[in-house]
Amino acid sequence: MSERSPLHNVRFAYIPKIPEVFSLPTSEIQALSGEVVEPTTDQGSLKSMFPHSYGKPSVRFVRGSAAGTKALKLGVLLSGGPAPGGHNVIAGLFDCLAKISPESSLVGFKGGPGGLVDDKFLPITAELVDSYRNTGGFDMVGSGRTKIETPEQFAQALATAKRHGLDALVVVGGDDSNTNAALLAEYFASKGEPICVVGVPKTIDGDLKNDWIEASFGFDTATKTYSELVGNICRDAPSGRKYWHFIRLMGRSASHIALECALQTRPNVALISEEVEAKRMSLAQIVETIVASVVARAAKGENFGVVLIPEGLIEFIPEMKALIAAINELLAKEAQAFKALNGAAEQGAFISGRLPEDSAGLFASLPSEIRAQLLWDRDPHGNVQVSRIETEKLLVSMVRERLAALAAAGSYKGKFDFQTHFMGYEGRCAFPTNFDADYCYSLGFAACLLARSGCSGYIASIRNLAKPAAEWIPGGIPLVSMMNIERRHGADKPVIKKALVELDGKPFAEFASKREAWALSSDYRLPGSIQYFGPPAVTDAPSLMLQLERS
Ligand code: FBP
Repeated sequence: MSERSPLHNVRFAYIPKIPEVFSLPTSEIQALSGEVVEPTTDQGSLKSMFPHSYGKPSVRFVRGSAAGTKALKLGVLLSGGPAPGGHNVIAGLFDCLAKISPESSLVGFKGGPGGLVDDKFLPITAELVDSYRNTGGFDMVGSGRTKIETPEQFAQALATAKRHGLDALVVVGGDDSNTNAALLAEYFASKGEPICVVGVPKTIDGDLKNDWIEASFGFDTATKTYSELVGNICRDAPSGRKYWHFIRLMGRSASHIALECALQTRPNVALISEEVEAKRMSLAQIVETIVASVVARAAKGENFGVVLIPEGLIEFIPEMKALIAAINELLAKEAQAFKALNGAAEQGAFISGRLPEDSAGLFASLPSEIRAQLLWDRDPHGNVQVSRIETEKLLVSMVRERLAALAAAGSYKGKFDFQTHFMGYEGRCAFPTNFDADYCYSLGFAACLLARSGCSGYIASIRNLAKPAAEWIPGGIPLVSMMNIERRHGADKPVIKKALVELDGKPFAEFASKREAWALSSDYRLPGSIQYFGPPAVTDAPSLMLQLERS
């Protein structure tokens, strides 16, 4: 990058705040074992699938005598979508390694898990780390979504790790990537190789969490970025008084991002996919929820408003879920025939003719762009790419139709004009907030200490995150304890369970208790932009969800 902005330069000098124990010499930091953490379900199957990794204790870093000061060689890879703070994970790893021994070294595998398999790497030097500290992006080493699944890929990954003489490999990723980390750890152990694999919880989606992992990194910055933009739109709506804004927010499955942005900005409507699924709401019912707010506000002369739509919604509407599952199956079974077809129309007809009756009817009723988007390639983990499905446009067209019918019947006299937005990629590489800069640095530091302690198959955990960093509790838990068995591609697979929005949790309860008032009100909340300097209440406050969950 040739010319850096003033903020870019100033952020290099930021010193992340760390848990108190991390300010000790590493020779005085001990990994203290706690209770054995078991998975909540499928214990028997997981035990037999992970004989070397199952039944290990949690670990907490405390003052004590350490495992040693032997120089370590670590490898790191970034996996999946970028999330703000990834570079600070690497900085934390690097600094911890240097503290353990100046002879230690770190290599980065380029482009994610694929870089490990193909042995594409770069040495991580002090100069390199210094030019990325406290900045967003994953571009220091790159990222990718390659899934390590074939026996050849596992063998190649091991060969790479051995070729580099690694003591440990650190995998920074979401649920799928950390599932891969657990499988790699088990594989290395089954081959008698003493190479640790340690995970770090990343994803802006916020769906990799539990009692030990209070948040995945990147969620804080991404939601603050989107909330600023949503808040700005919330101010534009009553200023211009002419548009309903339909805003789709990233989050492949869970609606944590939409919920946090709703709490931050108080929009007129915010859809929560998990509620849609629990109430088995149809597309028509969802449209009715939006229409109710449009009609009520029009009666007050307010023909404007803001609707938040989680990206993953489409897969949570029971009828759409069945349709997507049927399409997935057909795309898997008829892959070759499908590939040979020419263009969206032919592909649509091919799929339509093979769908079960209910799904075929629904498919035919969708706008042609949405039909085409539903047929686009799946990601390497078999997921439909919801970031490419324009649900906000689908909802706008259905709301318009419904309002036209109500107007014809004389029960709606408003004017409906709209703007659609998608906010996703805008938030994934922002300069990390102070929270994410601090949290990621500590995660990297903890991952390095787990590696030093031989904790293979663990994920770094930092708890007590709603408190100041000095009071954070660093440690780790076995990845297997976060797994369950799910049916994937027609087979039972061990996977890390996604943490969806809990409908009996405090953040949702807070939202549910206020949303009726928000539907009518134009008294939006305006969070403003991320601040890096100023009073801690402005610069360091974690997400509202984290505050509610941990209060
Ligand atoms: P991760 O789960 O890898 O963190 O990625 C999440 C995400 O940002 C989703 O919110 C979004 O649907 C997806 O990535 C988009 O992926 P891609 O970068 O492949 O378009």
